[in-house]
Amino acid sequence: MTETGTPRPQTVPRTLALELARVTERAAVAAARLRGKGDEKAADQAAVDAMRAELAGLPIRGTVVIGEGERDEAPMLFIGELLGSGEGPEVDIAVDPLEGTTLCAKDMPGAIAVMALAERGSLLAAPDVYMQKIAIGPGYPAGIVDLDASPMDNIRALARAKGCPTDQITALILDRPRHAGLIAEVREAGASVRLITDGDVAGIIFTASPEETGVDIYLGTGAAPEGVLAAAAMRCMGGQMQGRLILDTAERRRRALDMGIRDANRKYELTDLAGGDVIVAATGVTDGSLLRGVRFRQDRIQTETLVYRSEAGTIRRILGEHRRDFGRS
Ligand code: VTB
Repeated sequence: MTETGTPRPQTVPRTLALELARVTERAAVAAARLRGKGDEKAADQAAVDAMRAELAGLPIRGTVVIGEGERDEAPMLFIGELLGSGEGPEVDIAVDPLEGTTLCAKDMPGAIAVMALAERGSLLAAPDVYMQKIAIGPGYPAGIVDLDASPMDNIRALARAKGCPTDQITALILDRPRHAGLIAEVREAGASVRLITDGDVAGIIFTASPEETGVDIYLGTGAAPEGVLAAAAMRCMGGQMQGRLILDTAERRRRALDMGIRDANRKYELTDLAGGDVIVAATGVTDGSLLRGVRFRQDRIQTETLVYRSEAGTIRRILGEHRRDFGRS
C-alpha cells in the first residue's frame, strides 16, 4: 500500500505466479521422463526445451539474466535472450530448468526445476562462476553472521542468537573436497554438518524453516547462478544471505566485467543479489525433502510445486494433476 492507501502498482503482477508454476511443472515433467537414465545432458536439455517453450507464451517482456550460459555457449535460455509474448511487464528472468542434473540422472533425491521472475534490473546478472555463500533463516537480528567472519564465529553468533548451545546448530554444506577445512571448523565449533551432493538452491531454502528441516545455516561455495535463484527465494521467505563471486582468474574477471561487474571482490547483500519484487517457482523432479518428485500414474501425471512471492511473502504449495500428454502437445 502507498501512504494514500491505494495499492502500489505491482511491477510483477501476482497472476504470473500460476503461470510460473506451469513453467516449472512442464520443465520438471520433461526432465522426470529421463529420470534415472544416467544421461545428465539429455535430462537437462529436455528441461531447457520445455521451460523455453512455456516461457515463450507468457504475457511478459522478459530478459534472461540467469540462464544456461553466456550467449556464445548456450543456444537456448542464454543470458540476454528475450522471452515472452512481447506484451506485459518488463521483467528479469532467472532459470535453472534442472537444478541437480546428476541427481536426476541417478534418480537421487532433490532434483528440482526452478525459476524466478523479477522486476526489471533487480536480479544480479552473474556469470557462471563459483560464489561463496552464507544464509540463515528469518527471525534473527540483521548481520549476526557474515561472509567475512570465521565459521567458528558465525556458528557461535548464531547459537547465541538462537539461544542454544552450538551443538544444536546444523550447517548444510556441499560435499566437496574444497570444503574439507570449512567442515572441520564447523564441527570444531561444536555444530553438526549435513552434507548434500548437489542442489544448493534447496539447501539455502532449507535454512528458512529450521524447525522442519533441521538446517540453521548454509555455508560454502556453489555456483553463482544458483546463488541468485536462492537469494530470490530468501527474499520471499525473509532470511538473510550474502554472496561473493569467486573471480580468481583473468578470464573470469573479464567475463564478469562483460556483465557489468567491476568490483571483483564485492560482498553482495541479499538485496544486491535479488532486489525488487520477485516470484519464484520450483517443482520437484525427483523426490526430495523440499518437494515430491513427478509421479507418472496410469492416466495422470502429478507434480508438486512451491511458489513464493516477495511482495506479500506468500508461499503456496501446488499439487498439479496433468494429462499424460502434458507438455507434449
Ligand atoms: C552447486 C549446486 C548445484 O553444483 O551450486 C554446485 O547448487 C556447484 O559445485 O546443484 P560443483 O561445481 O563442485 O559441483 C551443483 O551441485 C550442480 O549444478
